Amino acid sequence: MLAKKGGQSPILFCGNGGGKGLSAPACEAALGDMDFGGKLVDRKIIHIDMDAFYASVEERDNPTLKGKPVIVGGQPEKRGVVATANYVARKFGVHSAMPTVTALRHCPQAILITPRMDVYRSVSEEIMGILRRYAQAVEPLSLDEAYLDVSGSSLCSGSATQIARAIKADIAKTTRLTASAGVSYNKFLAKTASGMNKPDGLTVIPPTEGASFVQQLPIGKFYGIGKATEAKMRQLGVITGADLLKFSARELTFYFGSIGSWYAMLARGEDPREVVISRERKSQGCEMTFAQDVTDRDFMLKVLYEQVHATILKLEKKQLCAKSMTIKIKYDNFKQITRTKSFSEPLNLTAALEQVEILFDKADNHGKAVRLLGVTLSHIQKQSDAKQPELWRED
Ligand code: TTP
Ligand code: MG
Ligand code: MG
Repeated sequence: MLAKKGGQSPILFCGNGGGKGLSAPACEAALGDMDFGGKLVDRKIIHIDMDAFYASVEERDNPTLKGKPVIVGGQPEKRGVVATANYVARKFGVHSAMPTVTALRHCPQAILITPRMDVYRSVSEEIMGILRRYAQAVEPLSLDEAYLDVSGSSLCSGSATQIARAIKADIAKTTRLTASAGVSYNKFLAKTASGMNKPDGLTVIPPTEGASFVQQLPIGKFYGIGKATEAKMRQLGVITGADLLKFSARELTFYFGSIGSWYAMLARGEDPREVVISRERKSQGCEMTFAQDVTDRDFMLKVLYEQVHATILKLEKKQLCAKSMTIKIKYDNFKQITRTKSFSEPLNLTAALEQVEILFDKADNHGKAVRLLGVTLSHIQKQSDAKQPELWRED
């Protein structure tokens, strides 16, 4: 038996807790029906994402919080932002990245908790350890989520859905936290699926349904399509995946640059990306929101120097170096700009300090009040792979 959403799509919604989805026995019956046959669709990918992760850890560790709105984030007087909120607080409109002061305006009765990163990191290690028992290819994306490729698995008679179910139960038993799982034949669909029936969801998009699922998907729900791209898509009349499908890869490249061909693939429910066991870091950086807006150029430069220094040190510890630098400036009106520069050689500390000043001046702040400054170094490579020009210089 298959659960039908909107009477059409045989996508499985197997919730354990919430009102949505199949009952456990019905779900069990349906799980056996998954057939991942076919060419482009012969992989079995699971995406696991913890529910309201930081907030759930706080609720678990302090039962008096149960049922109350909980926000994990920075202090409002220090212009902190919300890291996450539990589902009770989300009903009041609170969400990640919202200034805490705004969040508390939406939900004054919320309990605000300062993040305990060490605890979340250790719970995350526990969760990743569980995932590695179910697949060799586990790719963590952040502390609370990961992809698994279970294509060749003999666990649970090879049923990816059963494996996802077993993982959820294992996580719940070991950590007393709930996770949501998405199961499909590629990363894009598995990730989209895991977010569809939160919390405690298990959503399966079988190969036969991938293309039609994507067609009905609102464009803003496509992974990687942010607000700005969504607005541009709307201007082109693209509201759903079906609208996106009307454009060729060439046309989308014309409108969106090289990422256009990626959108064209997504529109067809295709995503060839592999689950990569250890992902190399693509960027490293840090940022700071000031307790009060700043206008003093020297002070801002000092902050940027410190950020550059800290970032280079972090990379050096891992024997890495970077060839691009981006600075981010957010003004008091929340308008944000970035300036990026790439180099032919990796940046050492002296060069990086020089360049950050050049980038900052390029931003032409004209005494505008700044609330946040950040630096990111990217195009990261191993120091051992970087050319060492001084060794090769010909005099
Ligand atoms: P998410 O998985 O995006 O969110 P979540 O687990 O809190 O809630 P959901 O049930 O919707 O998955 O992020 C995981 C954690 O990462 C989150 O608990 C806190 C942290 N985080 C931030 O610190 N800032 C952010 O902007 C986001 C999105 C997350
Ligand atoms: Mg999460
Ligand atoms: Mg997540």
